[in-house]
Amino acid sequence: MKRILLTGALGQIGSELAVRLRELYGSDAVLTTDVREDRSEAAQGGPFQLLDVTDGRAFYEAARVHRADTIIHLAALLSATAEAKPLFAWQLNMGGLLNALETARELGCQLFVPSSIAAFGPDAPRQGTPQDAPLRPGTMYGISKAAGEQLSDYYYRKYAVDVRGLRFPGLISHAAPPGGGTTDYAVEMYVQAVKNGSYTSYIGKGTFLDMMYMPDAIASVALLMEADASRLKRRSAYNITAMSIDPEAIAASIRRQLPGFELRYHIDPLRQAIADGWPDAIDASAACEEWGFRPAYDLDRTTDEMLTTLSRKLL
Ligand code: AKB
Repeated sequence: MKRILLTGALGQIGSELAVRLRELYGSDAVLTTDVREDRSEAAQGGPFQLLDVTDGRAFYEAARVHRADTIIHLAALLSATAEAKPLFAWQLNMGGLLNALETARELGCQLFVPSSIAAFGPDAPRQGTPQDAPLRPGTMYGISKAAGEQLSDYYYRKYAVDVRGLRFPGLISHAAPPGGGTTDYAVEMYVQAVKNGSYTSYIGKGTFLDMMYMPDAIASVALLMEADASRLKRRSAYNITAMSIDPEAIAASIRRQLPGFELRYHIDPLRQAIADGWPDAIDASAACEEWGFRPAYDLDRTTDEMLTTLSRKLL
């Protein structure tokens, strides 16, 4: 049975992952942490503690006192916020990761670290971006992810820390809203479709990006962490994706249920430039072969669940 320390537990991934981990391993086995005070389900379902992940001593103590054997380190700044605050992004994303790695090394914990499609830069092949394509990201977020992958691999090679990671695409979910990302437009479009019947996208028509529905992302973390270590050739960064879509594709999927839905555009140059530097569609075959990654949700199935759940919540 695992005992897990989860950082960034109030974020978009953390708030849903906490619920699933507590179902799998028991409420008390999962200590959720975040830098903000908590009022959400992630804390109500079990123990919660305030934690600033850049405080190495506090990080170590939280894991030690909880008797953690597993750390899932999600706390980080996303792409658009990181581009606006690059120094803080480096300090938080790299400082937090270093503390997670050091705590895992000292306490012998297994560690999950999320990377992102942002680790690739404009010179990586845009279609079918290979697992081992060069990493020359053009954003501070991407630089922190690419460096984080290498630092994680270093801790695995040098100290045998059992570190594992995924290059997440944009994640679509209806629980906690995403914050400060470039792919957030997808979630916003579903919310506005239900609330107002229209959406103005800050990402342009024809900008294709990889995406995935949250239940597939959550299942992938659990599957990778349970995978037989001898099958894993890559440690910190498996490409995963469920669909490659642009704003028009989501709008068309929404119109199957809400025929009057209107999509307009008002491009945000910062986030458009970030999206233009990322792949259109990455290749996830290594994840499929090495630990059985298989997403269950395509775009229309994602849309159907998003619209049904959001209508229940918002109307
Ligand atoms: C973002 O848009 O910054 C994230 C990501 C793709 O890593 N969702």
